[in-house]
Amino acid sequence: MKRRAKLILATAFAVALASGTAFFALPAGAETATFTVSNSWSNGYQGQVTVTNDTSSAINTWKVELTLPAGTTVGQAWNTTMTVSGSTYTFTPAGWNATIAAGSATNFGFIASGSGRPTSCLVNGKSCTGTVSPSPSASVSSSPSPSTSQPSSGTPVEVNGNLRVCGTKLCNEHGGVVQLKGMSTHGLQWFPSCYTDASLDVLANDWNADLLRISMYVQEGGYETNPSGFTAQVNNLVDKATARGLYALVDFHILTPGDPNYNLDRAKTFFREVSARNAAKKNVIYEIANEPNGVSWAQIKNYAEQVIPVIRANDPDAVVIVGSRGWSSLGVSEGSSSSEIVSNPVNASNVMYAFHYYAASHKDNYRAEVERAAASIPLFVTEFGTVTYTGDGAVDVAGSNAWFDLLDRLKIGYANWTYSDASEGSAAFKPGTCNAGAFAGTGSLTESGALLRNRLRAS
Ligand code: IDC
Repeated sequence: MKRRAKLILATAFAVALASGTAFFALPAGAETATFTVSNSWSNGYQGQVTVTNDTSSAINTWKVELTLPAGTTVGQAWNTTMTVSGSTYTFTPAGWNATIAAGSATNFGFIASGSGRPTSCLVNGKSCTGTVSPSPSASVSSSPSPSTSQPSSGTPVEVNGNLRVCGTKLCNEHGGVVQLKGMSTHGLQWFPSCYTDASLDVLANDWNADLLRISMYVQEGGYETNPSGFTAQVNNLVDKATARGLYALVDFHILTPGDPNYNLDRAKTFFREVSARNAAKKNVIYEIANEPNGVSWAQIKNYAEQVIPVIRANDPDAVVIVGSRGWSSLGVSEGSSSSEIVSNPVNASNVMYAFHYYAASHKDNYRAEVERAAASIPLFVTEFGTVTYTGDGAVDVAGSNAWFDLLDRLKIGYANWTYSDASEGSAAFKPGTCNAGAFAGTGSLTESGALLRNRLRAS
């Protein structure tokens, strides 16, 4: 197998958990800025600054100025607009978070290269006096140190190894940002003959995919009808992905009903079993709720905070992806937005949020929301189609390319619906392909399949 240098950006940051340390605080009755180190590693750290309005009236804007010692620089920041002058970094609102109500707070984050902590801090021009911790955070966890060498060829998993969330991105075990690209199965209950050794060889070696999303419906004849049978089928596909060096995204495909809590007990059982069996593998990512709908973000978050500990008990550092409100539209399809997640994120580390789109249905307003959200929270497009949200209809080539450009620019991974021969426009193969076993090359592809195969082979 050739390939895979494509997944690497040279950015050398990797993350080891460290406890937070508050550095600056002003007395009550003022705007305050609190600096916390949320992650640190040998040659850098992730900082978070919380700006609190401790006055009795709203403030319309804010400005935080941090001075860093020689040898430490900030390359990336989110939830803020950053400007640099010499060793002073000025952080102002990102746009939507300028106003802070009385007694409320907002926060922003950044990645520092170098271990020096800020030597001075101003908030709205006034000194952030208070305690200034002189030294780097003391309690770095025992996570393995990132290796500096990364294989330049091999399978996606050989090149990238263990994944972890780094700031708003996904990183490989060498500290580089990774954008994983691949395909989603259709419902396993309907298309088992599409996921064979032959079809997955083609996905790995002919399509050059990085990722197989394993979509296990819960209703509609799925998991609820035969829990042990579907668990075994998912595990079998995890093994097939592993054998080919692909990442395996295990999708608990709730859809109707849209409240994931309806399936909470099933989710706990399923993820307990799958995470216990696969804990030692580097390539398994857990997507715990495909498309919540008709349910509030608070209820989704509640579900996530009950399911994630079940996974963590077996596999403490696996990446977990949480579905978002409105069919994983970041809330947009139900008249909301990503702000409800940004202001109330899931209380767990190594978590990303799912965004789904169908190119012929979801246009500029959805792209704008993804761009806005990606500045603050880690996103993964765990499902998208080139057609309408029905899964059928004509391929929207222009819309699909607009999405690819955005996702590539933001380094957001994606999985296409579907690697199947369903009689619908979103399927990659023509009907009858799976039973015939004719997966390789271009002869069996639909227009959508050809678009995706070209895209994955080219990147
Ligand atoms: C669709 C399938 C279709 C099936 C239907 C109901 O393509 O064959 O009959 O589900 O199960 C989603 C869902 C995904 C949908 C897909 C297309 O995650 O299950 O698959 N879609 O409608 N969200 C937006 C679109």
